[in-house]
Amino acid sequence: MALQAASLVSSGFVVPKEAKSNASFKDSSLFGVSLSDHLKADFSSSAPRSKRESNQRVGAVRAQTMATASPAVNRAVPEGKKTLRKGSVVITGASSGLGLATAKALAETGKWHVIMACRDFLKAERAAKSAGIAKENYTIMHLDLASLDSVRQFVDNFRRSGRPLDVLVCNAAVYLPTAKDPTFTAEGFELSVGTNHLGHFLLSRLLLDDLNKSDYPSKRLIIVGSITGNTNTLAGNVPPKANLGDLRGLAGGLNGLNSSSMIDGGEFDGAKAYKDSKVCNMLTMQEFHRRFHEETGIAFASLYPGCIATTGLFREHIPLFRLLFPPFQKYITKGFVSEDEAGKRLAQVVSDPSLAKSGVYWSWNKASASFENQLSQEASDADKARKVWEISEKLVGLA
Ligand code: NDP
Ligand code: PMR
Repeated sequence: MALQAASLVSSGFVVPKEAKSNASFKDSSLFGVSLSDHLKADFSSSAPRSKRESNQRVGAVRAQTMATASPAVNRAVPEGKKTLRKGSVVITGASSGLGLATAKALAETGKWHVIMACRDFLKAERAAKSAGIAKENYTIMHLDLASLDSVRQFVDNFRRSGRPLDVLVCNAAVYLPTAKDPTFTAEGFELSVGTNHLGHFLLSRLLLDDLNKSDYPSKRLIIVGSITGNTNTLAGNVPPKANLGDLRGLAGGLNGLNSSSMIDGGEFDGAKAYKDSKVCNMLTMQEFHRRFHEETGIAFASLYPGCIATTGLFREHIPLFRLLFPPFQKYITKGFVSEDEAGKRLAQVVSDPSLAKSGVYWSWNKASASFENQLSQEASDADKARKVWEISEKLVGLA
């Protein structure tokens, strides 16, 4: 943690082996990469990147990296079957940051009713009010992703509410970079992976049926990912790097007793656990796409909304980090986005017809144009995605 904080102000890093062997990395001063090259590669240019780049990987998620000015084909929209009713979207963790900003952006259109799925009802109510979301445009429902019972209860409550489910956004997350020891969910899973991945895994598996029943023209399941889980980027090479290894810790239940609390079986590291959880989120989205897109027409997507350096995600970080992180992202990496802007981006993935394509990891360039981005090798590994899916099914009691 101290190392991480220090890493903000110093560049004393070792060039990671993987980065050296990665063709997109060039030797230079910081992590063996030229910052400016990566800034270009990671988020400055949307201008259709070269064919060379898009052909680099053949994976479930294509490296198309084209700004989406033209609408993608939405196979889920049979012509003439458009409904006029409001869309109904569940957003987890809508009580702050990206989730709240997205709820606001969608509610303001008047076309969406937002179900804010939050662990702290009062906080969510206050947040919705202070964001100025009109009463008729939102409902708050209790959901604690760190308890599988709570997830099941939420699904029951949601079904009883009689509302349709047109879009599900798995947004909530915790980040515990300063924790010395692991903490655990109600079922005894390490908290970051338990909340960010396993809670959402159960939620989205259970709600898939509900999405499938919706008559809305464009049904979507969105799982928020991040650049920091992708080791094909500069940000993803800041130690500790995401690495799921052979999944032995996950298979052992992440309980820290008879198994490691880390997915790869290693020593607990809160920052790594978060990044690993984001890799699981991105793998899960692709596995959903492979298993269910054809059959259901539901679009499955993930995204990196930009670096929203001001959110509550960093609440557990040391004060020095919280002080320096926003200006660092604004003026040095230029990866900073405001909560409002990030909310608009996620709202596009929820409702924009041009972002209806399934199996995509969306990103935005400096001009805020969306493009299909490329995931790291691990985050697009189909075999790993299947294994994570199968182990997760067992852990949450679905298999
Ligand atoms: P915030 O901390 O502002 O929002 C996280 C939300 O998750 C909060 O509403 C929080 O609730 C909720 N939450 C945490 N634990 C639980 C739980 N057990 N059950 C239900 N809800 C829970 O952070 P961000 O808005 O930044 O994060 C939103 C998403 O964006 C995350 O998936 C994150 O990984 C992703 N992201 C963020 C980036 C950034 O730069 N900030 C960059 C890339 C991705 P409460 O309000 O009660 O604490
Ligand atoms: Mg990172 C291209 C530059 C870039 C971008 C877009 C991010 C995003 N970061 C970049 C570069 C760097 N960061 C560099 C060069 C450093 C070393 C000085 C650095 C450090 C750093 C730290 C210590 N960055 C961080 C941390 C965190 O604790 C944040 C984190 O990993 O949270 C999981 C973080 C982030 N940097 C980002 C983004 C988006 C984050 C946090 C959000 C997330 O993934 O959810």
